Amino acid sequence: MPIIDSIKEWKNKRRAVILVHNYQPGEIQDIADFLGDSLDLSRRAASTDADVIVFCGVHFMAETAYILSPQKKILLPDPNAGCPLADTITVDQLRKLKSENPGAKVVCYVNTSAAIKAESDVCCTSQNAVEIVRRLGGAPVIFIPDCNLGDYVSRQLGKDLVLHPGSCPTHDNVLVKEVLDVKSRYPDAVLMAHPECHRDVLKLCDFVGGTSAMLKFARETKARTIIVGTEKGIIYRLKKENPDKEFIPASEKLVCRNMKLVTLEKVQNALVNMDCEVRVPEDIRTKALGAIQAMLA
Ligand code: CIZ
Repeated sequence: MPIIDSIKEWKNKRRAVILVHNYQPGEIQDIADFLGDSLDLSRRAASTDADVIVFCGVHFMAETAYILSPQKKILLPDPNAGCPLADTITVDQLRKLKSENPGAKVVCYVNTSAAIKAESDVCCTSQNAVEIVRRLGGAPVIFIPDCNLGDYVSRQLGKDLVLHPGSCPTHDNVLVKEVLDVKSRYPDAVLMAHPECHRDVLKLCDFVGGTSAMLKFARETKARTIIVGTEKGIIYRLKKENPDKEFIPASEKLVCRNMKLVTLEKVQNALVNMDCEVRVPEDIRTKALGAIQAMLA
């Protein structure tokens, strides 16, 4: 039986849904029940009545789904799919930052472990980071772990934030000279990029936003050629949704190795064997849920 049919059969047998992040390979996007960013997918995970969720993404995303829906079985098809950005901060480092900045609110990007979320006041995604920090008014804010996103939020709001020197190696490695080179080859193109890129790259952009915002910008812009400053997996979806437009990666290095670990075979194995479950200890889960609920409020 072709693997796609087998996945469908096992999905029905397990009463499962397949949630797929925008950065996943094209063949995984094609089997998605829902495709989106981590916030969209966590909301889907919480609202579905399926018993099992196959989360095609990286570990912190599956953890976030579990934090919101502990009664469901959350499967991560490749348990090694981690996030180097999330790994840049430990609980001890965060506690030290908190003790050095008494009274500051901690805003953690969704790309963090459950243990870090449990130590934070409110979570955010690239979709809502500016809004979440704005909501905190004049209170001092520790923003972790991505210093590029933190710097972007700080510049948008004209507010100093306490930052941690973490970054996403995929986005942080994009160089201004590479982007200028692509721009010079496509002089009529517009440039959109993720706020996890360095500020010098963001300064060259026509649009800055998370993946959902970029998908919307691409649909709405009148430009026919769009240079894409985020993980290349999204270009598959961009092309499918905008067949009359051309999408060019801002850098050939925009590939997240972890996002590419998921394969059709691993999705099938996850459904058959159900042995790649992601769970979070209950004391950490309830505290982390507080930070996520504060974001969703
Ligand atoms: O929030 C997400 O899903 C991430 C990590 C990126 C984005 O902008 O969608």
